[in-house]
Amino acid sequence: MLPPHAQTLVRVLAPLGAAVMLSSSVLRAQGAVSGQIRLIDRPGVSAGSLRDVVLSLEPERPTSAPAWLSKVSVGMKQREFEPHVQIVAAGGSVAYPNQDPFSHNVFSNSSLGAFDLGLYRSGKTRAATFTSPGVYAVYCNIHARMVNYVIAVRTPYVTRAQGNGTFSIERVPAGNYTLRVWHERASEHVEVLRVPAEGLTSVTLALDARGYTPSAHTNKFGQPYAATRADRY
Ligand SMILES: [Cu+2]
Repeated sequence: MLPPHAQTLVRVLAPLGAAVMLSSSVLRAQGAVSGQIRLIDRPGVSAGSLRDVVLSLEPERPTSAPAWLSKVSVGMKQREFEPHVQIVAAGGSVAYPNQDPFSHNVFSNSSLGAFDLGLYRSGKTRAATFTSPGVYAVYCNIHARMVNYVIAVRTPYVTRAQGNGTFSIERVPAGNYTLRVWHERASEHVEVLRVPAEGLTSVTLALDARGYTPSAHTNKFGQPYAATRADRY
């Protein structure tokens, strides 16, 4: 039994004959998938803003991210990557403009696709391509505290949470999806989600961050950062 609005579409399309056979995608109603994320932290640890939680829904049929996600930018300013977490289309690129008055390096040792943009000066921009979907940790080889996460996706159904953990992914066609929820302090949550025609409005998820321990990452040579070098700038 089709939902009432789908029946309306059938009636409208019926005079077109063959068009009805081609209209299955039109008939797949779209709803929002929305809800609430929370982070379970160890006692005494505050979750803080959940703006850096990324949620995506990958349809069963391969698809791609929208064009506007294929070229994005992450600034380097006051020895920070901004934004700290960036979403990009798999196969797309992230430009890293250096907005500080001194040089930065940008590299990743990710097994998904390592790269090294080298050292470059104030005002210069270099870009990295993220071919495989997944989560990449990106660093500066000079400033150990500079950390950027790039989430490369193959779907248009992707969003960040609000600071309070609410989220909404709009216009999701009915079907089965792989839901991925990521935050840097938790392991990725993956589950199969069946989205009905009317969408899902009260998805509640908890990410377990209790096992998280902050640890120093290594430089691009796999060595600890030398304090003297980092302090020089
Ligand atoms: Cu730097």
